[in-house]
Amino acid sequence: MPNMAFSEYCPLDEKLLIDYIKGTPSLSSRIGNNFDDLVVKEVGDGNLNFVYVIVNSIGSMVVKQALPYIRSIGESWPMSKDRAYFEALALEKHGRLSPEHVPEVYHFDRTLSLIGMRYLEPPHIILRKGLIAGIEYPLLAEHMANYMAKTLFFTSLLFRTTSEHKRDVDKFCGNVELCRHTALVVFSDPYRVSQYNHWTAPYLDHDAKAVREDNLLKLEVAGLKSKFCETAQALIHGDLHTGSVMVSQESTQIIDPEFAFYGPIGFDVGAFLGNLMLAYFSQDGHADQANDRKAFKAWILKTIEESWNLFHDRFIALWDEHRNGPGEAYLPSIYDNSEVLLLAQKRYMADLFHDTLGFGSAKMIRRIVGVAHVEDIESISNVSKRASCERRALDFAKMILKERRKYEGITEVVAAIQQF
Ligand code: ADP
Ligand code: SR1
Ligand code: MG
Repeated sequence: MPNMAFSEYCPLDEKLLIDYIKGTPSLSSRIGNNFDDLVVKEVGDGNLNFVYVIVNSIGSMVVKQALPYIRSIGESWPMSKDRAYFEALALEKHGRLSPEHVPEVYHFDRTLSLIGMRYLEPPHIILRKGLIAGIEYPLLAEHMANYMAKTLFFTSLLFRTTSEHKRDVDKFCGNVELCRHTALVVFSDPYRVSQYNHWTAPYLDHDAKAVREDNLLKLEVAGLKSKFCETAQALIHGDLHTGSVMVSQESTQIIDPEFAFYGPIGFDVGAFLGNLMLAYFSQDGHADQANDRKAFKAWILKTIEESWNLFHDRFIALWDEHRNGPGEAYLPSIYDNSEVLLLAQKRYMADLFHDTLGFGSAKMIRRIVGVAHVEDIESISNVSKRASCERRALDFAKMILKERRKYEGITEVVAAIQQF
């Protein structure tokens, strides 16, 4: 229900937010309509939005508001505030498919570009922060594989009818500004001179230039960009890096799908694995006498391997289970024997694997020579150490991006990381 006192868009501060909650029953009920011992805190450490945590003795919630620009850059980089609408839509859709891994949405206000949702209370922390601290999460691979398999399989044409699929594709086409943004910062800017690109200078000056002068790399990136812009395979999260995952030892929650649209499945799986690889390559910069991080690096590699393998197995299991379902991609009347179905599945997953490696490495490259970097690497205070971690990650990503089709399984990729 719209809040009548806020009939026009305005950015909220903590005081306005309390007024807003008072007039919004779906939010005020979460804190028992009790405003006496309320604590409100802005905690947004992401690149785009403002995020408030609201807690009292009865309950809690998070309120997230989009402003009409990119927070980390400022008003000079405008960005549609309607991204909040697509985030709310994706949270609801993905939440229905994988409720155990997506926070519940309590309230959405399109006029204010505002979402009220479950507060993922401590010990939940952002996965990226956990990886920087060297904390292992034994259930992470299994949870991420489940979330990705369910959200991606059930929104693809493997499960959906053409009409359902097209209707949904149409809805998310409206998220065009966010898609154009990703195309720009992932597939274009790192490969040319751009005012927003930066890197650890002067150490990586030559490396950044080499990216801009690598014709083979540019050809491969063109193919990935075309796939990103032109493939409507499933409803993807669109920004599934380790800053979009909140974890505890028992729980894994995926937040922040404001970049959601119908795109290539490998873009999500690749974002997750690519960010784990960045975490891996950053570990030498965090090693010290007390902890050489060797065991933790081994755990990251195991998690990369298990995430892909479990995702692969769950995705295929869903396909098998629903092979006679409504999906119109592989009609049972054509794929009518186990041999042909197996061949089709093998081909599909091999393509998806190579997409995953391609998108994952493109995401690594953008985080080293593009506009927005990652804390895993930025928090390494010794600049020369940081540059050496970055160079290894960059060189590995370039190699995988160009040679990804030679790899048949994730074990080979993990072995390549170890030998690199
Ligand atoms: P942005 O869109 O700006 O990237 P995020 O959705 O990533 O914003 O949120 C920014 C930060 O706010 C997260 O890193 C996390 O610390 C906190 N946060 C966001 N959503 C929640 C939530 N539901 N529960 C607890 N903390 C949250
Ligand atoms: C200015 S680029 C900001 C980045 O942060 C988000 O998480 C997206 O990855 C976006 O590209
Ligand atoms: Mg974020």
